[in-house]
Amino acid sequence: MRIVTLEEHVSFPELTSLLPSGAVASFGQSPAMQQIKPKLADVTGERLKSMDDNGISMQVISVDSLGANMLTREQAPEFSTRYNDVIANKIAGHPDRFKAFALLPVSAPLAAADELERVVRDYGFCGAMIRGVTDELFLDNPMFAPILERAERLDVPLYLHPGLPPKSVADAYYSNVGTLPGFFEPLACYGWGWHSETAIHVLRLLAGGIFDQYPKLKIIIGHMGEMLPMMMARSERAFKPGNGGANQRTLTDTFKQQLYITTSGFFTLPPFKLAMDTFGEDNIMFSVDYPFSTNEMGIDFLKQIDLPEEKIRKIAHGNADRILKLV
Ligand code: GRE
Ligand code: ZN
Repeated sequence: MRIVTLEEHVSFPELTSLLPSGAVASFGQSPAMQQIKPKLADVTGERLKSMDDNGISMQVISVDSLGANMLTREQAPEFSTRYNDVIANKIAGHPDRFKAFALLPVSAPLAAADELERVVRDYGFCGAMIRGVTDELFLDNPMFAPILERAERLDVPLYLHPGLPPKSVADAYYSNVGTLPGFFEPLACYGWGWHSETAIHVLRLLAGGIFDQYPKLKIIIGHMGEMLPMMMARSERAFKPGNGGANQRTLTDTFKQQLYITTSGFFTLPPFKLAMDTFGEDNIMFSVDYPFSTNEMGIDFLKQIDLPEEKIRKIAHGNADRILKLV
């Protein structure tokens, strides 16, 4: 079966080394993260072999760009352009195995919109991945309108990935915990905080009326819906149109029409069942989160899903093929 994965990361040292040192030093210093670095830097070596070994037809790659958010709006556009050019160059020899989400200079929204248009037009990129907040602002802030407008016009999705919390949030929520200094990371990032932050990001877009303002805009989030499936019925009531938010449609209608979730990093059946019961088979797309998770974990999970083949096909590739226009 054709299998497409959408939250698969790269990070190239020749570009990361251009970032200001403070931007990356605070994250990912654990031994486990250090081991992952060579896997992030590789595209056509071990990564492609692992795809072959696990029957993965195509990866849509994206930059693991935690530090890139910290560039100034003067520096960010050139950095993104260089990065996207390098990505395009590295995947050019394997057009049927690799596609990409662009890195955008989000702090310079007009330049970001233009860069999105350039890489979609010139390189066939599938959209862009945006990491968390930029200058402590979520995408419902009017300054980011050019990016949302352009993504809608180009008919390419924006993938909202978690990012590092602002310092004030980190201080209030994630400091003074655990016995090791680095323990901040599991709590603030991949063990909890990231996922609630991305859910908040989507709920801000809903309550800000952004989905209504850009009714053709498609948003993708990973990690089995970033806790939203669990909260769906309760949030549905809280965000009812007329309750004080700017949204004209219900949460469920809006999400079914404009929000897609991937399975990245989630490989057990209970949250998947919840996602099927809430988002449903047309809004769920298989992904791994390579190399932070392994392709083996992803494929073992995919094999466990007990659904008719036609539904598995939608999740494994059909929805991605349609939304990212891969075929
Ligand atoms: C992720 O993409 O989910 C990720 C990172 C960095 C560390 C862990 C992790 O980007 O899961
Ligand atoms: Zn990820």
